[in-house]
Amino acid sequence: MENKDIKRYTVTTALPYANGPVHIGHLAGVYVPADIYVRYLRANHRDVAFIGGSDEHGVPITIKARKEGLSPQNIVDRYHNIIKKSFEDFGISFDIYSRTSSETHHKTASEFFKKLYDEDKFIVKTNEQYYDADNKMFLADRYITGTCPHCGFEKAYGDQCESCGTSLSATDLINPKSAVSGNVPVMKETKHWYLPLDKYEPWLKEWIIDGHKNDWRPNVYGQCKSWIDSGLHPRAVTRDLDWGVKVPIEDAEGKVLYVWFDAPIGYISATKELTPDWEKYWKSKDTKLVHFIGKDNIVFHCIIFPTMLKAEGSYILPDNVPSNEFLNLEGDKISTSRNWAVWLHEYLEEFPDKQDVLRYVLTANAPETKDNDFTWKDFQTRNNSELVAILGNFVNRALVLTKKYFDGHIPLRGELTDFDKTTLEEIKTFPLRISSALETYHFREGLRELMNLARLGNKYLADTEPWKVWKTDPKRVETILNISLQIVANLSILGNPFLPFSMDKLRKMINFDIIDWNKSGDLDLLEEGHKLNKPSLLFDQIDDKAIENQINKLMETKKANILSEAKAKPAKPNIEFDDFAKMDIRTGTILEAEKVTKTKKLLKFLIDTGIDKRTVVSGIAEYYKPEELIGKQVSIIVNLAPKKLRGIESRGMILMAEDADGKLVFVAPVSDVKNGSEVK
Ligand code: B3M
Ligand code: ZN
Repeated sequence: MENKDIKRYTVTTALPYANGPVHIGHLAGVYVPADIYVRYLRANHRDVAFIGGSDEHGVPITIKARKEGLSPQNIVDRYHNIIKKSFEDFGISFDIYSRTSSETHHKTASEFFKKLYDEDKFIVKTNEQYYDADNKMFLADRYITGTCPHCGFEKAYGDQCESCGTSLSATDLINPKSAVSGNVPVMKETKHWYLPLDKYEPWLKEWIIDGHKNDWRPNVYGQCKSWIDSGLHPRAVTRDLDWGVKVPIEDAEGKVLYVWFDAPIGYISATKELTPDWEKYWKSKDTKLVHFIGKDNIVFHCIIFPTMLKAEGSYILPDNVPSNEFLNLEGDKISTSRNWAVWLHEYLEEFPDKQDVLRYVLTANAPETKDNDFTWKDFQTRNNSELVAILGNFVNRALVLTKKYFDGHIPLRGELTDFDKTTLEEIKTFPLRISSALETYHFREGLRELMNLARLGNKYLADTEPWKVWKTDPKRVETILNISLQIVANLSILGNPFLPFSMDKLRKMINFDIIDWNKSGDLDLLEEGHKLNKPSLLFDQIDDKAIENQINKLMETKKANILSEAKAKPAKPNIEFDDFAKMDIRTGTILEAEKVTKTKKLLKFLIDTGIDKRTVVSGIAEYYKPEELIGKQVSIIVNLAPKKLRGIESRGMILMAEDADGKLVFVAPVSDVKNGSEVK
């Protein structure tokens, strides 16, 4: 359908699982681009329903609850509230942010299933699944652990081995155990309802492969095509679990809807909660439905959910499903379980007035076509040399000069030079440049164009030099600043979808309250004589200290991860007792310690071994300061053949344990003993 025939928009964002807070990966992939898009649509007077909510069902939530000894409801309440508040504080302008534990949702999802069931759209299959007899429950794949058949790792899960990465079925595991009780599970028959995707294959081919080849992003289209090409199979849409939307038919005791069946229906339920007029957003052909999602959600939104909607029959289908690739953090994959993330709620605590800086960095560096990396250094650079030095600087110069020369009143635009004329012509091109980017989901490009307008402003001021001209030709300065201020006003409209907090501040400074996109490109937004308010800086520098703090925080996480994930090396082959007895290990005390000059690692010690006082050289200078070690008791091998290190004869070796991160720690008596005591 042509855009002009579109009467309204339903824009949804993936519902984050309520088993953890939201991080920058989620923001860059889904919420920031969606919010830019929606703010842009609203500025164009389009009717939009912007829908979000928490995904509160699924096995990971029940597992987390079990681990913490809480109910699943406790867990989802906790994270739903954190997530909802952080989105609000970050300016994600949802019309509604709901949750799938809501009553409306249970009713909506349940009716949806019932309708498909009544119309015979499912097939039923019975198969055998692992069952924990003590706890009287069927075990989801995640609830079974055992030995990986590929690598021998003993704590592999029923769906995946986290050691070798292979994806598994629970029945592949050797020595399977129930993660709930530790018992050996038994096989038991269970019945489930399946959505026969295979039957919809011809339709999916036509709709996606033929129909969306050119307007869906290549990554999205490619994933769908390879799924369809490899053949579709019926998919179970029910599970044996006690947390979720109950399967609303007889003969389904103890069963709930599969989380990926109910969650996307959550978009519909939330719209129902938003407005009694919800049907027009879901059932009207002149509504454009757009799902913003992460790349791991593509098949669910492009194949499974559309098949559900098609089977139901009364709903529209998504027009587009913009999905980003992944954002990494400082070179590593973002991971909730390894705490390798920048969490939104923590960012907002640490940078309470810098929402726009993060929005800017995540858009400028958005993983639209390939995975990208977020680094704190880049965050700082983009703030300091782009937001501050380009956008902030231009606005500030225009406003400060106007205040200085004209007491903050918009001066008259007089006679125009050729340069003025081309500049004015160029300003007029920006609204279309930015909207064409946004209409086609190219958010990076849209932002680049916005910054180009600020660059144009900077160049205009640099070339016209009003601060010099003032002395000789103040009339000319009136024109220069008038034109500069029209650029500022245009920036405030065009920048609003991207940087809503700063543009709000800017509009206050210029005493202007229009965000209407149709007004952009106008060259008389600020009329002659219009009074500006007091200017202040739009963006502040971010100093090295703030960035170091963030990097240190990540370093701590990395260290903790290395320690907790490190595996001990396997044991060396056995030796006889006599071999061991040949070593003479004694306790001794460090009398003197100093760095060996011109080396990084070596310390030279004088040690009282009880037998004698001797010199020992040891490679631990990276971890200890010599003066801290004086008086310390150590264990030392005293009969090791002497060895020359940097010209110093070292007689013996101090025993050290090597930590997972390579740090060496003394192996010493835990309470004082006489020097020369034998260690055996
Ligand atoms: N909760 C998965 C995710 O957060 C899932 C999305 C549901 S969208 C209907 O990645
Ligand atoms: Zn494995």
